[in-house]
Amino acid sequence: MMKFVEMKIYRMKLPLAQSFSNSQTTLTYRRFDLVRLTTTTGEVGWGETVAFETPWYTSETVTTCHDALVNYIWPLIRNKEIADPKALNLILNKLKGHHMARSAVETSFWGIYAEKNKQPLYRLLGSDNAAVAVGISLGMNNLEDLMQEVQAAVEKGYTRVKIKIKPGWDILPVQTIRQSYPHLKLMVDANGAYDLADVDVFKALDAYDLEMIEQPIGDDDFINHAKLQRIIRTKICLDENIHSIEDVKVAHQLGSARAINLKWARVGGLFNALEIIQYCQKHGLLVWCGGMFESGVGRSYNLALASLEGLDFPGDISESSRYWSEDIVEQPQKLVEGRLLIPKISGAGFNISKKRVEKYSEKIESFI
Ligand code: OSB
Ligand code: MG
Repeated sequence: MMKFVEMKIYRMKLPLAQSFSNSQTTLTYRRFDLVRLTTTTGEVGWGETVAFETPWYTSETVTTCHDALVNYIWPLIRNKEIADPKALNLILNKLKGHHMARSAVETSFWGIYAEKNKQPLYRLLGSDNAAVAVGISLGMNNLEDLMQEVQAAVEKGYTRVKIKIKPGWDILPVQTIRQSYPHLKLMVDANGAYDLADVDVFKALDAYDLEMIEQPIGDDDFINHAKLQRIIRTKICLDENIHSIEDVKVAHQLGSARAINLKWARVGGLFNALEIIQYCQKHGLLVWCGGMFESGVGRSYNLALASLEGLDFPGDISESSRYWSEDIVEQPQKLVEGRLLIPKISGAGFNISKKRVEKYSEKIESFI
């Protein structure tokens, strides 16, 4: 049994090493809340809220996460006896939505729980694979720079490349990359920028042997994704559509997708993510680990998830230096022969750099 006695929130602003554009927005820095939970027996866990400052990806934002953490989540969990992640999730289920806010707390707790069990988190989740093959998600850029980025990614050893597309920027970059890299595991992500009237674009993309097309159509549209999936051969992968296992079931039953981009933050935590993995594997849906431009904290949880058996499709988990010139963990993930190595230490798999957290925090609050 454990009890939380304090929740600290560090409002962070981390500059990105390079800017990143997709069909919806351009990011040059990351603002988020770093959450530090302390138990009565002195264990400490760290998590982060991965929502963006504006609701371009999900309705949650940095501000709604902070509001939910302070006003709804902390009052639900403070001084409660909590045995394990399942018990915590039962409590958090009283809250509707706010998946990114709750999963900051939920992942922190998994770190504490793993520490208590004297195990690395990836082992606790059932994995014995500490070396995870990963991919890279490249933002929109002019063709020349994009080709250089693809080349650099391949040379570095990334085993799968994803590029961002939008109407007017789709067939040309795919065709150009394919000419130089006929066997590269390549895919595209539209972040919902198209609709079914654009079917000809997808018919054309169908010829390039893509691994999948991620979120071609708008956020909640299961019906039109199903219609499109019946027309094209390439797998459709859903990202923004998937907030819960119920969404995965709908996608599967309607035939809206054959792959799921799984992000623990979007589905409310690792516990829910594990359920989704089980469902996908049982029903023949390809499931793989997505990313949210997390700091080393969030990406440690991605890595633990991505190390699980059956998640061998390379995730959107690049090495730290691809995102940050300075990360806030003491073990910034580094690519070794196309793999990221999970530190074999008990707990969540990282130690926080207090110095860099202080350097990049705009505000620190304590709740008891
Ligand atoms: O659509 O998968 C996405 C980043 C932020 C928000 C949404 C997405 C992405 C990425 C990059 O594609 C993933 C990463 O490298 O962290
Ligand atoms: Mg996506």
